Amino acid sequence: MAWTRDRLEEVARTRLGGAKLVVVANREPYIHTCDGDDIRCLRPASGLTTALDPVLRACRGVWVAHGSGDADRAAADEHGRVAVPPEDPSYTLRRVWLTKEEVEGYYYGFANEALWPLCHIACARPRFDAADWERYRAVNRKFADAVLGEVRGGPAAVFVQDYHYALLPRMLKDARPDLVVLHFWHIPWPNREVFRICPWQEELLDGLLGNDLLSFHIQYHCNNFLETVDRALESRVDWDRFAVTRGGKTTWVRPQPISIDPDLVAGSLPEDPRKEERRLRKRLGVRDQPLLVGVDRVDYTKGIPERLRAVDRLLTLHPDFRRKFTFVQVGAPSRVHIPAYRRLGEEIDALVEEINWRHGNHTWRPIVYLNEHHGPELLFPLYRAAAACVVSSLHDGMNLVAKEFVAARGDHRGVLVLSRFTGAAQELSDALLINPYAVDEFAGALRQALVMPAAEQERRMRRLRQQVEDNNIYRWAGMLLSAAGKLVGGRDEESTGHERNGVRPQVLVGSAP
Ligand code: GDG
Repeated sequence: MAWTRDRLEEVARTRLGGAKLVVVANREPYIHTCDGDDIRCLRPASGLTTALDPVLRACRGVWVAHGSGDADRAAADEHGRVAVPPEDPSYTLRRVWLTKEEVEGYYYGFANEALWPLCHIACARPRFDAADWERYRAVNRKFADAVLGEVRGGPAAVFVQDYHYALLPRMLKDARPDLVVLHFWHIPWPNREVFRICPWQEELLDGLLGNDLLSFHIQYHCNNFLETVDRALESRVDWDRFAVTRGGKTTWVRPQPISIDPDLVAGSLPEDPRKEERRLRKRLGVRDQPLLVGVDRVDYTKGIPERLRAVDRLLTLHPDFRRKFTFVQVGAPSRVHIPAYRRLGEEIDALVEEINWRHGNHTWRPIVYLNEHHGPELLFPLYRAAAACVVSSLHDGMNLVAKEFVAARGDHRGVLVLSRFTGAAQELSDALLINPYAVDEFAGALRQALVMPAAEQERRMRRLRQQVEDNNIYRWAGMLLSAAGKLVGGRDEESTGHERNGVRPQVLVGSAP
């Protein structure tokens, strides 16, 4: 049976056995901002919010997040609570207030200058700063207090998102052993040799072992995590069941690949595709050449300079391709307070300038670079108009752009050029898989994409689309919530040995929860 929003809502309503569902994520699903004298409520577009917002609506849960909008305080009560969505209040958004110093240390500092480069085996060296670590710990504590305040007096399942909260699960479990805690880690987990350089590795691992279920996109990241724990901590790693037992408490470690919202794609379909494309080309200032397209946050893990160098190499080796395509790169500015990100921005600007100068003329530029954030109203027309979408991450947990491109191609045309070092490459094997570090191979794949016969495009695209259709974001959330339900309700055979409200709770065994 296909996974739909309705099926996910059904799971949320029925499987949690009356336990309250609390989601913890750095980002809010609704942000209030000042607009002159008025307050506006915005919905930031992200796969995570589209999947989890209906779940929380269905079970009237709580979303705990950093209140970052300039009108967030004005819109919330004295406890930082606001009922959302504004047009049909169905669940609680609980905002946690952070000082500028806390955001600097916890978010920019430890999460994004230490954990992000540590987990992505790319080019940036992690920066381990003791003051950032202290702030990270303090902010995790602040979130733990907020969650504990929300779950007072009843059973609850807490669904933690990402690397901003590695310490939170243990804090929650110490205070409330009866809580079911699950955590999705959206980025890769590196091998144990890499992770051991972190001066606080033991505390991070112990924090994560507060979870009942810890989930990554792919099995490889699960294995890396288990090996890291095996090496660093006193614990029993069970390789047959992918679980860690420490102090009599078990954490299950499972892959669950994230995906995209099919409703978002369906909702963006144009009435007249040709008119849409004409409007897009006019906006971009490009004529009728085939478009190669890249969409990324400007992040050093995404391999944007490597992609530009591959375009350069293609045009150098095959000058006959000049004026035969345009490469459109959308680069949303990201984490610009961090020096490594500012340097990357400068490197990209310089490469675009240099390559356009080398190969272009006054009527044609090989690269059009849009260095700003764009929503689905530009991205989906771009995906639909593209001859190929190019994803060249040096390392990526999943990569949703690859899946969005495939979902957008109802015409079964277009080629996906995809880095082998993305989680998505495990599922999307009908893409042209590349090593972004191998510039000649990469340039060859761009050429192959530009000349691929329509029949081969269609054959590949049909299989890619089937994969993305079967494994959408509703399935991701549904599988994880079903697992939480089993942990709350004890429907499986094996017990953790933990007493929960006088009941011996059960957890999952064997196959993926
Ligand atoms: C992490 C992991 C993993 C909207 N406007 C723009 C834009 N968007 C949307 C895209 C897409 C999303 O942002 C970016 O998706 P990624 O998968 O590349 O995400 P990361 O931000 O690196 O997130 C990643 C993900 O978590 C989910 O678990 O897949 O591996 O690193 O939905 O449509 N993107 C860009 N410019 C815009 O203007 N670049």
